[in-house]
Amino acid sequence: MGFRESDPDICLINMGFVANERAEAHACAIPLGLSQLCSVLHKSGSQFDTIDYQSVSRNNRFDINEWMAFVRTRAPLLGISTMEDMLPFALACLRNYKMLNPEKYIILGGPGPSGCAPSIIQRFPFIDAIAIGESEDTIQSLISIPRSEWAEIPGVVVRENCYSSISAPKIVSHLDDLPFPDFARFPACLGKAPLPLMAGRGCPFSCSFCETPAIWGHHVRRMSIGRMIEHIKRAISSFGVGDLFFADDVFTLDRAWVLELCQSILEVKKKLSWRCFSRIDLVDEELLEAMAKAGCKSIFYGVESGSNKILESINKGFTYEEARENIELSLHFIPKAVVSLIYGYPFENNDDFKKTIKAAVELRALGADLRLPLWSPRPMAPDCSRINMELILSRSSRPEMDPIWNCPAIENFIKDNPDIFMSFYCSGEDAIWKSSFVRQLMSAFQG
Ligand code: B12
Ligand code: SF4
Repeated sequence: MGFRESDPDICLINMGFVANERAEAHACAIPLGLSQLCSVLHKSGSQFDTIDYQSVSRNNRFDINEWMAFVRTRAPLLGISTMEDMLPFALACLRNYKMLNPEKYIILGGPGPSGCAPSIIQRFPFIDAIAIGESEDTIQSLISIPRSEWAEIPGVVVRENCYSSISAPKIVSHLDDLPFPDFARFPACLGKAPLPLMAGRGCPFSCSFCETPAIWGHHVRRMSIGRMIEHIKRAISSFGVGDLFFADDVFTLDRAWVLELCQSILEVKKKLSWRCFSRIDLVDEELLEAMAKAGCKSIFYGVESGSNKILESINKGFTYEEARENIELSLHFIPKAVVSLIYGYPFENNDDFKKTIKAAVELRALGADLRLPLWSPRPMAPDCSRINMELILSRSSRPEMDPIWNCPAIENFIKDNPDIFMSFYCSGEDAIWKSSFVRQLMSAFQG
């Protein structure tokens, strides 16, 4: 098949779908990573298509035929963005796609494939390349450099280099250089979900279950206040949004920066509303008050356990009692506090689990919104190397993923490749009864 001069260089596909804890209800997320890549490609004059899998009908979001019918492009390269949850479905679809379109090059990117890229490349010949981690620079190289030289691109895994050491991707040193993300390329959720902006990349902490430092580094790069305000103004003028989502992992890391931003937001727009992720030990009364005044409507805290023994073991750096106190303080100022408590750690005993359940009930009574995810191994998280794990398939622990088990092609991928699809596994039999208990607790909370 030949390509006309006007054909796009690449088609970028968002595999993301977002389900909330009640599997039947769907949320929507505007893909910041792909929107950012689009703006970079646009700036460099590349031609590209985009496809958002979130815009298909939702009868069965794991329908391979539906996906195949949806993906239509003349671009010679397909760039698929996925997190770990959609990775098995993405691979099942791409295997069929490559059979019918052997001339296309298939590139995976995003946090899903980043931690296990060599294994994916070795085992799945229909995947041509994987871009690890931060990819603003990588994507431009993939388009401009001939396929035979992709092994030379930093951060790219291809069959030629998957048995040798792979170089880290070239990162964006100054975030102020990033163009405003091209959100209009993914309109499915525009207006339905808060618009994501990210001021900083990296996290200095080392929570043992988390992959963020491995993906973005411990050193934090941050946009200047001036540039962030430009992005906020652009968001408002382009999309009329008054609802933003600061997607930084720890938005309140630099207290002075946040206070200054809040002041600047008030000068730009009095009625902005936004949400962010924070840490319980990085907020205080003055900061929370300033954030609330500047429009913060919801703050997310990873408290991770009700047991101080577990909090110490995962290197969290605070106690449950400190967390509870600051959640109460937050709810004084900010309408919504979302709190996540992980259960089912391999080093969690029944007493620790009971403490987490007690914490959930207690925090709920304070007015917090709860998330209770089951611990699962993640290839890039410190837990993965420190624990000798007995992996057990955890079918029932992620209600939002229930439909995945109706598709034998996807289930077989997961069963045959536990090292790639780790997050569908849990730490042992105990985790199974715990997850059924937590499911009942969550429906009691919701109902
Ligand atoms: C905001 C956020 C969310 C939001 C919005 C998600 C969305 N769909 O956009 C919400 C709250 C909905 C969410 C949900 C989930 N999230 Co989340 N989320 C984040 C967070 C904090 C920021 C994401 C972001 O916008 N990053 C900024 C952009 C610029 O980065 P990016 O998207 O990764 O894209 C860059 C690269 O990955 C790469 N890239 C991306 N796609 C592609 C494609 C190609 C072809 C190429 C070449 C490159 C490339 O280039 C981009 C620019 O550098 C990250 C942590 C983090 N710091 O990244 C966690 C994170 C991505 N989430 C994570 C997880 C586990 C989830 C859930 C599975 C949790 C759950 N159990 O429900 C769900 C999955 C939802 C889904 N399928 O979309 C994990 C991912 C783990 C993994 N290995 O996949 C992370 C890393 C958190 C963590 N510390 O563990 N999440
Ligand atoms: S859980 Fe949050 S604070 Fe801990 S390492 Fe991950 S991003 Fe950083």
